[in-house]
Amino acid sequence: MKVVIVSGLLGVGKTSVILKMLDPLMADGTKVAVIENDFGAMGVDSEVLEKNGMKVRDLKGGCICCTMQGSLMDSLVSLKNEYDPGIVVIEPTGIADPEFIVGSVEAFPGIGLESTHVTVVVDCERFLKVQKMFERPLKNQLKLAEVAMLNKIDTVSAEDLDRIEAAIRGLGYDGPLKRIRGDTGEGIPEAISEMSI
Ligand SMILES: Nc1nc2c(ncn2[C@@H]2O[C@H](COP(=O)(O)OP(=O)(O)OP(=O)(O)O)[C@@H](O)[C@H]2O)c(=O)[nH]1
Ligand SMILES: [Mg+2]
Repeated sequence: MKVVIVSGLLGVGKTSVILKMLDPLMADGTKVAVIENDFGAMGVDSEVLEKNGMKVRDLKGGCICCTMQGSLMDSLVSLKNEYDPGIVVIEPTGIADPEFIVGSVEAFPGIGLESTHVTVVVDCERFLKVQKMFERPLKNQLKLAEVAMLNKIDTVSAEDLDRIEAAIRGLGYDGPLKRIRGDTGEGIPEAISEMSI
């Protein structure tokens, strides 16, 4: 089993991106499942994903990078036993630190883990306004990312896109930056191919 963590602050477009990642990830017949972690009681994201035919586990009421690590492991084991996916995509909460998720998944022997991968989704519409306030979670999310996806590129000018890229470099990220749209899927296959999944 490979684990792909799609990190990113609240509302950046993680679920939209995951929906558009599924076809390319499943293209060679790989079975893909999704684990959703949200604080909200609504479970909207998992409903959307399930409507699209996905196998989804919804973990609510805490963060899988800290208080709910055990629930994450339980979900991975039950997915392995019941569905045996080749890839599990995890959507953490907006403030989660992917390093803790990677650490706990890699330390857990029960799931036949092959590899872990992290990507980070950035919301171009809001990035320049919120980067200072969310500098720490942003840096944490960028630290392990194999690719940074600049999402919602339809909402900003070309100049702002260049500014955003420069700001992300300023946070110390030197990996690939891909411009994408979560609503249409533009650029997402190219972004995935930057990851060694
Ligand atoms: N304009 C535009 N809107 C987008 C794009 N991608 C996603 N959105 C919208 O952004 C909003 C948030 O998208 P979600 O996919 O729910 O974001 P999320 O990161 O999963 O949100 P949380 O799970 O609540 O943190 C939705 O209204 C999407 O339709 C895009 O490329 N362009
Ligand atoms: Mg979501």
